[in-house]
Amino acid sequence: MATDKLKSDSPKADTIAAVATPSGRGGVGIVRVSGPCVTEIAEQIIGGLPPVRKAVYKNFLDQTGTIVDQGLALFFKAPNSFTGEDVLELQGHGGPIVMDMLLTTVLTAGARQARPGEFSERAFLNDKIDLSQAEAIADLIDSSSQHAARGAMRSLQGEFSNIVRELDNTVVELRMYVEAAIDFPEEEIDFLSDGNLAKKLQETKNVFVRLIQQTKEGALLREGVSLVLAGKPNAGKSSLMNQLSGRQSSIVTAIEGTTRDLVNEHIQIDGIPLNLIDTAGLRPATDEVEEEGVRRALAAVESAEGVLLLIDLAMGDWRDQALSLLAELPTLESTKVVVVLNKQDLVSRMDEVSEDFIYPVVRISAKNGQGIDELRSSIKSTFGMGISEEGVFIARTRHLEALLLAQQHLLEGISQLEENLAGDLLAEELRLSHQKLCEITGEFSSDDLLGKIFSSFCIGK
Ligand SMILES: Nc1nc2c(ncn2[C@@H]2O[C@H](COP(=O)(O)OP(=O)(O)O)[C@@H](O)[C@H]2O)c(=O)[nH]1
Ligand SMILES: [Mg+2]
Repeated sequence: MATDKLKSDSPKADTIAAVATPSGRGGVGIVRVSGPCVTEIAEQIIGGLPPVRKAVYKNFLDQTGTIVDQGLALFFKAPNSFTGEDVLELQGHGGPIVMDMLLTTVLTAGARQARPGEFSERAFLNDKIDLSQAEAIADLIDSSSQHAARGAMRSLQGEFSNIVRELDNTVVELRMYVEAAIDFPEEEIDFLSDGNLAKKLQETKNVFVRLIQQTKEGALLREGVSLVLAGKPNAGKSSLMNQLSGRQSSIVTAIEGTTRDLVNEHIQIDGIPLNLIDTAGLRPATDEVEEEGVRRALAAVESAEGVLLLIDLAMGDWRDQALSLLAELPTLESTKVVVVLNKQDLVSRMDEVSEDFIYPVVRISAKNGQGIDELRSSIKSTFGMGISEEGVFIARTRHLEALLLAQQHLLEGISQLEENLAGDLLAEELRLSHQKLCEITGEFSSDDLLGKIFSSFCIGK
């Protein structure tokens, strides 16, 4: 079977170097070097390789013998390093100019500037980590909440890859079973119809369903749950946006139609990352700009994971308002909704009867902050899903798409078996399913995909 695996045909690696610490001033700054010329570079700059994995204090010398900086040198011998190659770390002082001078010294000594993510890419190509683990490194660095960081760490340790690989093993075993059956034509039909195979296929399907659910949550953990504030003009959407984000990000006025653009804020509630999106109030637009604003608001609702439906309690019966708003919105089949009754400060508390509704209902005042904590809990329980539980790993949309396609091939295979007892077609679908699963861990990844993934990393990682 042909694979696109890059590993076998990659050219012999050259030596790369980059500043691995963030730019700016800091106590320590690290230049990291990886590749076959590490020994020569160490000789030129620090007079020779330090003992393996032992920090030594050295002067870092440039080509003229001038001391550029002094600090710790660390050597990791191939293959026992992050990249799987010889790696040298020079830990100097964390100033932008001194780091730049040290990097230039290393480049002059025979290295080339690393591209973003190139160290991780080498780790992948040298089988130190698989693709989803490499992605988890970037996700750990970029994580915007503690939950995301923990999830990234679990993926980095291989939890996600292991589950995918286990599922893949099952798919491969099933395919071998089916192919063995095809090889004995006189018994093929018995093999295929004895119920055993159907049962195993069913079990595999169930594993897919569970893993896809977990992966969806993992992707939300990475990307954040998008939560749209929708409602009539002046319901208090922008005021609520500012309350939740703690910033004056949206303009609040008593003039209807103030907000037109979508306004985004990243916030977190107990570690759950949320992308709040403030929108234009829904009403027949009075001009072209507002019309576009309303169109964008509806599009935002359509693609959101969740909607906070803002209702002005001073504008009459909230149920009528909520139902008529819901009728205006795109269908919310898989979108979760919390109904937020705003301007509680303007109405007497006496009218608080039972608030049974198709969605959770919370009363607040976006003006004085009343009820905001209750709203946060409601958002957390409605939109948090499994994210707040232990054991979630981080995932990407790429993983989810591959899993969905792999599942689709399995389902297609199952129906080939059920409807036609077509063993050969089932085997082919299982092969395609296996291929999709391998894309997740990178065993079947094209150069294009790898380039796209690693180029989004930071330099020095
Ligand atoms: N009394 C009261 N006024 C509010 C409350 N929330 C918003 N407002 C006012 O309602 C008007 C519209 O608010 P805004 O947040 O711009 O609403 P939006 O059009 O939905 O974004 C402003 O004058 C706000 O000060 C509230 O809880 N109580
Ligand atoms: Mg507004």
